[in-house]
Amino acid sequence: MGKKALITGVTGQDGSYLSEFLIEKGYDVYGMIRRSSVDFRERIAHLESNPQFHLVYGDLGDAVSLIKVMTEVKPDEVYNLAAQSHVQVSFDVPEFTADVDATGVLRVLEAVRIAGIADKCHIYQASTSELYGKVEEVPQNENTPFHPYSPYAVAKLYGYWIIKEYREAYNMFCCSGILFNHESERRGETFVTRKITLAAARISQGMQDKLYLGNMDSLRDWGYAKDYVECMWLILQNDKPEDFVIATGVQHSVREFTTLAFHHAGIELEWQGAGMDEKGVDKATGRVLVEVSPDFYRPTDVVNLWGDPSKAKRELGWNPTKTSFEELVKIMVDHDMKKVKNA
Ligand code: NAP
Ligand code: F7E
Repeated sequence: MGKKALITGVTGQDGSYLSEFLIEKGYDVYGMIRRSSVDFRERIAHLESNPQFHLVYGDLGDAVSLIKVMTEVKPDEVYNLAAQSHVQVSFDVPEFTADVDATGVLRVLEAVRIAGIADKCHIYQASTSELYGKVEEVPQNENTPFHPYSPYAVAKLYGYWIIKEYREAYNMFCCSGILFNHESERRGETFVTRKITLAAARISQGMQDKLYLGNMDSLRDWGYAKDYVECMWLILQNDKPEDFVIATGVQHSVREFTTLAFHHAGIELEWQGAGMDEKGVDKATGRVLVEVSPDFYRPTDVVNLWGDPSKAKRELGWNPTKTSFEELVKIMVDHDMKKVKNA
């Protein structure tokens, strides 16, 4: 019998890649979904007929459903990826974000205990570089102090600490992966990278006039989601339960991402002006293609994320630079150029 893994957040970017990765490793994957008025689950539709892939209903806001799932499935490994994961949205729905991203983690841990599998089940918690928030050190590692700077980050900080608490109080094998931004052709369309690659593809094919962005000076350590799910698994195969920073160790600005994405779509941008008046102009035509909009600024923004993945490299043997920043942008733009063409 192969191992059984339960993935919450299976319909998300990471959940879909992790499912593929674990199926390949011979696992039986149980993906937890919540009821939606739309039945088509785009990111996992190709897995739904795989005999190693099973869907179960549950919700991180509903302890009863989690207890039922844990009791029936009795997973060897739980990957808690479910969350309200959009930082800007967390300012609009702070209570829901806290319920799912903070208390939801507690519900998962208690469900594992109530199901009587706490002594054998390994648990991965999707933690985040947003914990460093208003950063106190650059680059950030496992010992860098946290300074969460959004309702999302504050909720995720609770998740981080409750995982640590259950590890020490009940000797459970539960760990946090402190993952820096990771993107892909499956990234949600309102996160900045995907918003840019889709816009570059649409603008280059005459389907959109302009792209409006917020803070283009913001710096991120962007990796490829497909590479990062391997690390989630490695963390749970480690001899001892520990937390790890997962990042590439390379930092770029939103402006640099935009320039490169448009370049891959066949447009060379030139930047003119500053602050709210900054514009991205097509060098060939003089047309303004990118503008700044206050709508995409946050009440507090995290602007200097840069991870140090030394521990993951050393102790898990993980390669943080498998897919470079340049390759990542190209993968996303190539995908979106085709998507727009076939739309
Ligand atoms: P995502 O694409 O937004 O997926 C989030 C998933 O959570 C979806 O499957 C969503 O289901 C599910 N979900 C939301 N609320 C739920 C609830 N109440 N009960 C059950 N499921 C719920 O996020 P992602 O990018 O794959 O990220 C995965 C995890 O890693 C998240 O916890 C995120 O906060 C964290 N993280 C992400 C990054 C990153 O750069 N991607 C970095 C660090 C940490 P529906 O499809 O039904 O909405
Ligand atoms: O913003 C700036 C924005 O929304 C990145 C989540 O997966 O990673 C993600 O959170 C930066 C911010 O991701 C726009 O102000 C400028 O500084 O793509 P994002 P995020 O907030 O970093 C972390 C690690 C997670 O844990 C989260 O779950 O880009 N920015 N202009 C913009 N951002 C957006 N969304 N849209 C803009 O127009």
